[in-house]
Amino acid sequence: MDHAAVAHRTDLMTITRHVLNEQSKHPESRGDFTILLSHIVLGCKFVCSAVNKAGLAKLIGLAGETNVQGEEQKKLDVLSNEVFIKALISSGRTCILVSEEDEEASFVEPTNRGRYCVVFDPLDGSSNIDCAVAVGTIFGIYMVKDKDKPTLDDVLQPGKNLLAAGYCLYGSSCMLVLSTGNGVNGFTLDPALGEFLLTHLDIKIPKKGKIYSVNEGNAINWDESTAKCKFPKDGSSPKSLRYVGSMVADVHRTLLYGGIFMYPADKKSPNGKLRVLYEVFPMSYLMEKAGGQAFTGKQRALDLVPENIHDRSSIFLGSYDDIEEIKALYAAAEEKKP
Ligand code: AHM
Ligand code: MG
Repeated sequence: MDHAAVAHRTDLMTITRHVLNEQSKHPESRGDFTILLSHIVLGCKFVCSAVNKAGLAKLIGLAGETNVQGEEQKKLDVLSNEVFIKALISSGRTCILVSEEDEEASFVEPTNRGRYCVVFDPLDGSSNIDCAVAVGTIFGIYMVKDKDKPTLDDVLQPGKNLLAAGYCLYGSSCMLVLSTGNGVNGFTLDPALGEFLLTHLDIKIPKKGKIYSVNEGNAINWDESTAKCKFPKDGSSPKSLRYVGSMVADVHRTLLYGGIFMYPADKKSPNGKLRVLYEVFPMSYLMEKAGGQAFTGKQRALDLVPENIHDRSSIFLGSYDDIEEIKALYAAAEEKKP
């Protein structure tokens, strides 16, 4: 075996080491981001372990069921949320937290406060847990304007202002995909080491893909442009349908294999289903950083300015050329309007 191969196997690039390397390129960096990230990683490891044991809940009384002492246990999404909130506050680096699980944003006490605002969905796709299908965590990070006077406007910012975003997929392996503004990297959890190791350097989404991913059951309510999205414009062979129903899993596949993921607006849901701040924005940010695009049906997704923390938006994201075609469909429909 040559040296390069040995080095490849023994020089372990953990996520912390990778982020430290990236941050050291900014002379003003004080290590705060690295500390924040290590607390996010801790939350992900907790959720990964809890999700892996979810099927045993009935037997040994884990989250979501009554345990052997007869105590009611917390549901996994509620438990995951509490773990993330506590980990983020105890990092001492956060200021405002917005979680899908909480109606209101949490403002961190001044004594524990830092400069970062974190928007997140601790356990996305949770309806898939009971059948052991992949779920995930999604997060985005903004910087507060004035740490001493945080306001909701610090999180009601367009997605293009994100400093970083990522997701963790609890699938056949546990993968954390992250962008701190410069490319997208994927880290796989080595369960023996308990560390996320760099396995997917500088992920680029294929320019065009052969897969489309959507809840086809809603087709009856779609507009004409949405209905045409799955048909390649050049008449090439049909795209294949893949839909897990967990955004993290569907977006992860789209990122690696190419194609489109969409949750469109329709007659029944004029703003689609997915939440702007902690679902649409982080995924759109990662797509763009990987060379893809994210479009709402009207505009670039990252230009949206949310009015409320739980706002929703329709979303089409994926390979650059595929989204170009979708943009053209919508532009043509707009032109036809009287
Ligand atoms: P959740 O946050 O309540 O889990 O809902 C979000 C999930 C996404 O993961 C997924 O893309 C979508 O809902 C699936 O919705 P549907 O069941 O309507 O296809
Ligand atoms: Mg969700």
